[in-house]
Amino acid sequence: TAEQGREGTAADEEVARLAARLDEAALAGRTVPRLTDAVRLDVPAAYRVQRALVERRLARGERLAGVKMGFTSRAKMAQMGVDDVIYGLLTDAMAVEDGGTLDVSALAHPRIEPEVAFLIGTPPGGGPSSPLSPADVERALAGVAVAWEVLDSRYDGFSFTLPDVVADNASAAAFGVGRWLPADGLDPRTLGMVLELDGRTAAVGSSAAVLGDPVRSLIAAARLAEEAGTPLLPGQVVLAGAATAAVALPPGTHARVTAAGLGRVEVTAR
Ligand code: 0L1
Repeated sequence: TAEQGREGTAADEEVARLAARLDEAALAGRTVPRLTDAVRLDVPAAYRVQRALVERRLARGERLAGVKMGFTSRAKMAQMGVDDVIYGLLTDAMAVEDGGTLDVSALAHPRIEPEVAFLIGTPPGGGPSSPLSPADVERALAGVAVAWEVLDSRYDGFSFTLPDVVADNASAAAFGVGRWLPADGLDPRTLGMVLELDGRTAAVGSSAAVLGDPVRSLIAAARLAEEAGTPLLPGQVVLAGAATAAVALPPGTHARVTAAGLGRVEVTAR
């Protein structure tokens, strides 16, 4: 039997095979059965699949752009029966400039959500044995911005367990950030956020939905990144988590996210 531990249960060849399955499905715009229907996969092994999946993207010339946090609302955590957040990796190919267009034709079930984004200015550190303090966070940050994230799941029927969604890079598909503003002097805890689709309000929430304070999510991002041996780096973006539930984003839809004090960011799906 495979050894259980930080590295998880799967052998390297198995990790590579599972990563290839998810990557090829995403490239072909199709979905696949969840991995856990066929194999035993724990969360540490699922993170190895995630890393291998993203390595395939990097081998095609994409560059690491940051991380996204998932299951940052108590409601979603309870729904999944988990008590920690998860993270996924962002690449530059997932980024869409403000006001740009996003091709959703290759996505299976694209859904958009409003988020707060942080820009790393100096290496924050913050591993499991030395979590970041609010003062460390302030020092490490170069900016804060309003953002959107588009989630897409590579699984049939959009159904998965926790290891499945971790392996599938936490459903990361695309993201966009508005203008970066200085982080000092801005309290990101209770920003009112609105998602409009084609000019109609589709969701309203507060940045407080993100673990009660998006900075907590950033501290968790630093911890998970250090734990994974890939610490957060200057210039990287951290998407802290959703302020509302995710809303379907069909082709032809124009989306605008507004956050009190942070302005707005827009994208059109085609
Ligand atoms: O952003 C997130 O909460 C990550 C998991 C999303 C799972 C999904 O709804 O696809």
